[in-house]
Amino acid sequence: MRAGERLSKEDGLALYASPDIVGISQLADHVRREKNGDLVYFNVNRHINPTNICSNKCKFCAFWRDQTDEEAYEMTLDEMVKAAEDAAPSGITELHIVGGLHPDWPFSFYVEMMERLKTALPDVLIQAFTAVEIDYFAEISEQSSREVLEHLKAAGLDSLPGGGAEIFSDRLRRVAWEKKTPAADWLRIHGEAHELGMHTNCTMLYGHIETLEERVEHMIALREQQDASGGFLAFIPLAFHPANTELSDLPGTTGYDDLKTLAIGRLMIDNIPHVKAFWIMVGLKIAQISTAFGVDDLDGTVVEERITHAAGATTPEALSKEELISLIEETGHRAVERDTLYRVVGGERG
Ligand code: V47
Repeated sequence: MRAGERLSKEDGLALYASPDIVGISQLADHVRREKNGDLVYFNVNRHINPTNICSNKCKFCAFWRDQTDEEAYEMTLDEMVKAAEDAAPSGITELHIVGGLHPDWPFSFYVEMMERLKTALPDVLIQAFTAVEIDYFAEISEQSSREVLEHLKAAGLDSLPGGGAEIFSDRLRRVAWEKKTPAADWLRIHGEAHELGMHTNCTMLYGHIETLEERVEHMIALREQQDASGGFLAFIPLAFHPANTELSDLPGTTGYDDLKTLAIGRLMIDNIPHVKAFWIMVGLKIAQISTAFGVDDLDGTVVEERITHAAGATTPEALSKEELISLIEETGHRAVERDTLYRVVGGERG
């Protein structure tokens, strides 16, 4: 490993093999400071999960339900607009919308969802639909994924969230999420969104049955896509939560692994500007410490979160802007409110 050089797969594995967590933190902090100075970003957002009915039934997910299940739910467009409008007085700049693959909702429902939300809150950016949902909309509407993206963009979609990537390994896909969009399609859809001028995020679900080699390969695949299309804004490692999933016998991640993975993500992926610790998944304590491990973004206020909480998360579902700011400032970093595109909202603090 030489200063300033792009890390190889072997370098990534060597970092995972190293017990020198303080050394790794210092390396990641150095890179983070070069890219983002002493800023730590957060945003004021509202998550909406329109339905938990999903035909993919991934083994690692505790959120999905069958249509006939008592706990199945579907929000109406009116309910979604009301949820968004209710959050508006808190100053949200982003709606984050991800849901199950509903067997009956037509593509026109999603187009109308974008139109209704954009009309209700024209100044709020809509970050919605993982590449897996885009792929599904293409299937149900018999269009290409690019056409789906064009229609949704015209209706109000601003950006894609990073979910649904899981781990880009054929072995794991066969074992745990066989119906899910293959890696090449997930990457292609983000590339298409970038070509249409949208910025997107990317994730990696870790701490289940993947190998360390598969994690590092996943990071390299994201780095290569970024070389090709350039539109990823943030990399977000997602810590697996086992409760109520078909992998519930697994222990979940440790704080050591969470911090190491965030730092190695910062070191391996040299071309994505931000690394985000989603506090809902890693917990507030690890999220706070992660600002010394390459992380420059703690996500947002969230308000209501169903996917991780269905899988046993014990974090709150919402944080106030003031709570986020004081968590960040205690670490000596400057807290900066951003919008989805990392534009500073209301001026820098401190
Ligand atoms: O796609 C599902 C993951 C994702 C579990 O782009 C699980 O800014 C842990 O992608 N344990 C949805 N994770 C969340 C997501 C996200 C969150 C915050 C910010 C952004 C962003 C994206 O959650 C799913 C899946 O990969 N997931 N089940 C589970 N049991």
